[in-house]
Amino acid sequence: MIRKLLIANRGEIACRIIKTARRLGVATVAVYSDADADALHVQMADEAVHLGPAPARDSYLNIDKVLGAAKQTGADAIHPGYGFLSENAEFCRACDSNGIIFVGPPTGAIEAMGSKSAAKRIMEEANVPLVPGYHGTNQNEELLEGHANRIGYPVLLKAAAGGGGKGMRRVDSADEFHEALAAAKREAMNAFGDDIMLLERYVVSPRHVEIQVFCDQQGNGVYLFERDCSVQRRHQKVVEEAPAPGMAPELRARMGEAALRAAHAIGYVGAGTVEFLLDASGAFYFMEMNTRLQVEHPVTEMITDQDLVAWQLSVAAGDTLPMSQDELQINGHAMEVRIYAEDPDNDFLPATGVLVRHQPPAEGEGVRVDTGVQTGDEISVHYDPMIAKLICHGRTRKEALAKLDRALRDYQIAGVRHNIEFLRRVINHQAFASGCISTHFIEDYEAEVLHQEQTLTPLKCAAIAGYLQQREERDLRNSAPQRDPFSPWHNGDNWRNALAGSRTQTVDYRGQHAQIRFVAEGDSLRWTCDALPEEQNSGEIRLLLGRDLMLVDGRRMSFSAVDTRDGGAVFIDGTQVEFKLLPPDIGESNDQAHGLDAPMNGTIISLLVEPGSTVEKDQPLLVMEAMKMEHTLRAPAAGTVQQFFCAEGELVDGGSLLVDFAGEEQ
Ligand code: MV4
Repeated sequence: MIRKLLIANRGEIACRIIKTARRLGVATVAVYSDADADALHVQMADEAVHLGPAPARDSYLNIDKVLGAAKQTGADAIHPGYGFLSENAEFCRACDSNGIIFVGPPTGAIEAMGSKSAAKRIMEEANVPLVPGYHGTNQNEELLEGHANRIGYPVLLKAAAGGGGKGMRRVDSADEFHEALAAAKREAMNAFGDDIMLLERYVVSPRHVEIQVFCDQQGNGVYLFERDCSVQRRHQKVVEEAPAPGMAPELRARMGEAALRAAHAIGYVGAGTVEFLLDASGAFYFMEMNTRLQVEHPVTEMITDQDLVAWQLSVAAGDTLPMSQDELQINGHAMEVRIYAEDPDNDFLPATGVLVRHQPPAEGEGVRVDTGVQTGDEISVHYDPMIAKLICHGRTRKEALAKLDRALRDYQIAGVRHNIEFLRRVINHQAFASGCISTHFIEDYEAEVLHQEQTLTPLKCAAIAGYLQQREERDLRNSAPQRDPFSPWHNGDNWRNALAGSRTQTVDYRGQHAQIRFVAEGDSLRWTCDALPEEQNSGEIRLLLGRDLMLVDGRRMSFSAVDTRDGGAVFIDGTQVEFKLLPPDIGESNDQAHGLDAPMNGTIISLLVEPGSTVEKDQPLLVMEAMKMEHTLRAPAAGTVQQFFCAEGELVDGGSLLVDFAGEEQ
């Protein structure tokens, strides 16, 4: 029995592990960085130990500090969650040698899966199906080309040290082979310091189907069925579900048994995931094994009615598996989406800022929300920008999907860009709804799933007008003297007089500037907007105070508004309208370049000119990196670079001023 568990992680997974530990009567220790002193996982744990500064290498990735925290608090076990130290063999070994239980596999199993080519050799030996290919150590070019010709084109070159899609290159014919190999080796050497390549036949339009396995220390193993994680964007999972749509029981059993052979081949213990590619003909091939609890484990929990963290803790304590294969059953269908702080309109760059509202839908009735943040928390540049996982369960896929859409409509996030509307377009796409999914889904339907309505509509104007009215009423109420028996607030009509007359407000909606004018009309308010065509540029609203409802041209709609840093956000009828409020004269001011802002969060790579230099229009001034891509910031006009407000190597927030720039007078 584990008595006290240290959770060497943060965010939603730390919170999720603490919940189970509490339920089982296990005491919990959180660890945290400077950035997380007030975080939910720290509040939920019985005790918490500060590790160090915000950067992960100084806190959550620092083996000595994490072990020190365990010793200091007398924790007898450490759960690493996912990411951070979860697949770090050195950490696993250090736990062992300090007499602390690592809630995960033995060190040897982590090491065995560390190299792709070594992993494939083990799996071949264990009779786990592999994509036809070559994964030898002899990297002679002629030999590799001979293998490519044997395998047949298209061939995929993969860096042996790679993972998550990095260092992969497709080669369509023999005459491209040498050039592609050279480029792939260069990339691999740059990214991983190792250019050993694997060759595989390229599987066209595969699905990503992974099997959840569990093994105990006595050598027993079971599989808890599959998850389909085909819907990904640049190797980031977007939707995960269980069971896989259309999976035949016979194929499920064969994949489950292959996954168990993989686990047993490396002496696996605990929760593991064996990833396969599944092609259209039903053939499946081993890709890799993840030696940790995965982000998407809740869909498996929902269809099996099991708590995988509870299973991990009992296996780690030396108990035998809680259930046999025959006792495990699939119940209904579950689907998970990952809600991220990112900007789908700007190439999904991670977004940062304060969550001025984080209000997930109500849980229960097949709706589950796993999150580690609350209203008021900051999404910073230091960690993964996932806000929450939303998981829905139904008796059928269709029912799970309907609940998921309903829950996404009800999810309210303001202050930070997020992907909720993108997720709704994905799950409501006809191809997704009918279960036609492959790893190319997002690319194949990019135009439809990325399309975001960018223009104002009458409903959005009504929403903004509702926000403005609510804010004005609140401001009036706040300025009214407290407990004044003669206050007009005791007379329901007088304060409305203050709203009489007309107001005009300039707003910026996704870069579009519009003037919204509103006039009180009895109990209602009439808005007009100069940015809409005449036949739809006006309407009537009425707030139903205290009830989160608004009448829009007589139609009742849910309505909820919140202030953001520079404007407001309104949630209406399942959509979000977020806008900036502008002083009336903005846009008329001279837009002479005066500085350059960071277009996104990232790291400054290099400054290219000296302060004081005169530069030409479009001359590169600095290079920054975000999401592994380099972006060059150029002079907006001819002029002088006065000063840099950043240094090489510095992490910067999107929107922060980087360069003080004086444009030349025209
Ligand atoms: C492949 C493949 C097609 N053929 N291997 C991408 C991540 C890495 N773990 C393996 N990946 C792939 N390997 C062969 N022989 C296509 C992919 C692939 C992919 C796999 C799973 C989920 C999403 C994917 C997106 C693009 C490519």
